[in-house]
Amino acid sequence: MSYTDEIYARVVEQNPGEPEFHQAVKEVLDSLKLVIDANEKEYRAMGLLERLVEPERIISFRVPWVDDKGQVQVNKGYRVQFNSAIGPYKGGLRFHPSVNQGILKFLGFEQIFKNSLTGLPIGGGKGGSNFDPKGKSDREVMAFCQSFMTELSKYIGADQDVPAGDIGVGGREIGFLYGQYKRLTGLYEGVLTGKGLNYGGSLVRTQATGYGLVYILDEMLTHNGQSLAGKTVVVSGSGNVAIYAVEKAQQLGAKVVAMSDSNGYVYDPEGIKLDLVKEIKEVKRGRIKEYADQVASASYTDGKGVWTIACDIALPCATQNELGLEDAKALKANGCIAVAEGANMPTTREATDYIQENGIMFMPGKAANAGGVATSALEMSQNSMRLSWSFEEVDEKLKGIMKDIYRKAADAAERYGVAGNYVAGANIAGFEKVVDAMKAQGIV
Ligand code: NDP
Ligand code: 2IT
Repeated sequence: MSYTDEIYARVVEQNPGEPEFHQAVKEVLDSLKLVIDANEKEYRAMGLLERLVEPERIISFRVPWVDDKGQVQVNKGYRVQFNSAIGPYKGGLRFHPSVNQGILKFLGFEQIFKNSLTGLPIGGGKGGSNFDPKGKSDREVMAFCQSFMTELSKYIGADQDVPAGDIGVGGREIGFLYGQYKRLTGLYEGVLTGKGLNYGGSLVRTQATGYGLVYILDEMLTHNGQSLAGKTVVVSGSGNVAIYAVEKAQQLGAKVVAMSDSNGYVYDPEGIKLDLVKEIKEVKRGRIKEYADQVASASYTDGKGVWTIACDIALPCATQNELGLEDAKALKANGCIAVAEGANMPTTREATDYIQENGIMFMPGKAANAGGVATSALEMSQNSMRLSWSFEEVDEKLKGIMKDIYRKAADAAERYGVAGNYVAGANIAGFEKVVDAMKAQGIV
């Protein structure tokens, strides 16, 4: 058995009940086969892959809090500190009822390679809770965040581990978490990113993941003789990543005709009115259905069918495994030419293979959504220097980083004889930097 197959079998055996983690590891190992085979003896001797797939540390804790009725609630809290070879652990916190250790291990594992691709000094981590912020009052969210941080604060720090947002964690939650960290430790430091602008946040961080997604999409289209202007785009989700992907796509001349949430999707052939989506989602914390109640040209459909809408470009920006084989076939049948992942692992393995085999350009999340964490690293730099850059300065840096990630993924794919396979290219390029740092630092 090859070294990579052996490690995959070991991961499945030793991490039962964690299918998303197995899936993420398999995709990376499959891409790395060529690189690993060429150095198999050396890598085996140093237990490289055994170390790479095992988190440095997982912290798991109880999060008790009191709801508005006076009832005590208890949630599970986690932080997966996966790999610190190239910098302090960095990665978001997810608050969603589906969160468990396996989901956070998949996300933390992906984060290692994504963070490496940004070229900035950040290791890989992820955390979160099975807490569901939906329908909770601001006071309940604050009570939960304060309890969560009371435990988490023991394990994080500006030079140690720097969490940020993800699903269910936005500006409101980061504010409550930051306040409690400061209260407990007495430190006013850059321990979280995605902070508000008047207490250490960076301009562009809110927009960064969505904007970065469209910057790298544009780069991929241009290198393949296409352009974004005039294209019809479908975006899934209507959260942070989706909203700012739509904003940038519209600015660059594309027409976005659909968005979704976990209940269903809206189709607006005249083009999504983003101000209304922002009002519904960012201000009222409502449902995407309300869009169709207010816009005559729009229709709402319950369920998952957003990928049946005809488009040139599909941007999955909601959650893992939301785009399956049947969806990929529908996209192909409707003439879709490109898919770029705003979410983490939104495309199943079968769908990814189908898309790549059928000549649709495909940019994987590790590369495509790295603009968020890259801008978080820029926030860390600004915090360390105790100054803040202008919107234009941060946006220019973000553009440069996304172009550089495109080039790294494209070059690595070409070097290994799989030109145009950005999945392989991103995994290989991300891996190369991490592995060099791990080799240099000995057996730790
Ligand atoms: P938000 O919480 O702001 O929005 C999430 C969106 O996805 C909502 O519209 C939500 O709908 C939908 N969604 C969530 N879970 C499901 C589900 N199980 N089925 C269908 N729809 C679902 O999160 P973000 O926009 O921040 O995150 C979206 C994705 O992007 C995630 O995969 C995240 O890991 C990834 N990402 C985020 C980054 C960031 O900077 N925020 C950076 C890089 C990647 P509903 O409201 O109904 O739950
Ligand atoms: O998946 C991700 O890259 C994020 N949720 C952002 C992480 C960060 O530290 O900004």
